[in-house]
Amino acid sequence: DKIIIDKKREVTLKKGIIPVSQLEASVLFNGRTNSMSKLLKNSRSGIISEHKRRSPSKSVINNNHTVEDVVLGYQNAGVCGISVLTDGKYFGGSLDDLLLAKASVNIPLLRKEFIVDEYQILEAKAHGADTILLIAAVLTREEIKQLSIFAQSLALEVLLEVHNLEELEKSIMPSLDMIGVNNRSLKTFEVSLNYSKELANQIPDDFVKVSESGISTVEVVKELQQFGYQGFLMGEHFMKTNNPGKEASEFIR
Ligand code: IGP
Repeated sequence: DKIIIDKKREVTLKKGIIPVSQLEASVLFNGRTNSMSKLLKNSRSGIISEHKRRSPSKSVINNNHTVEDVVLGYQNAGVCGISVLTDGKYFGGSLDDLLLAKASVNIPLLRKEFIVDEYQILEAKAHGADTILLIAAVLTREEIKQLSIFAQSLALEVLLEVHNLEELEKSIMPSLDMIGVNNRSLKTFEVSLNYSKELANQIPDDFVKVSESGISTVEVVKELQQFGYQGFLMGEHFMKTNNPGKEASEFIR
């Protein structure tokens, strides 16, 4: 809760750091969709692996690998896409991380950020993202609509994150590509796979279902696949090892 409120303020302050002309130029030169949702649909494993140095709940997760090494390892493992945390304050990430990831791999990249403004979506595009995250807990239906349509207009896909039925019902609209159920509460940081299991059949089939957070075994992935999930967003389990790519490859069939 606190994270988000802080975030809204920061965004207003940071606006304008990149000249809009530069943003528009990079958008013009890359109008094609590198589709994470398509790869997930056609994959048996469906892993989206995350670059995450630290988190509010875990402080240090990984301090000794470069972002280039991590994302290359993930790509070589055969994951469907990579999530790159760009939040500095809570996760130790940056937009530079996203740019470096873009320079290192060609699989779809997700900008993992608390997005509340169109400007951040332009930033995402300009730094190489293919997909953006929108978090239902901090956005109204109108905001989700406006932001997701804007993302679509830039050939970006949208992963909408929910935590309960109310957020899901509020958010369903055609401008979303994937719906992710976060197993970790943003308020208490508590993790339960029951969130994914309980919401699974409430998510319409038009969207790729993604289960996010707290996943650490192949057995859990297989179990969630039985509930209709095609995407599995995993960070900590990979990042805490001394070879994140190798650990990710254990999840690829
Ligand atoms: C990854 P984990 O437990 O595998 O490291 O979780 C990802 O789901 C998590 O980082 C996340 C997140 C978020 C981070 C999901 N939604 C929103 C920041 C903001």
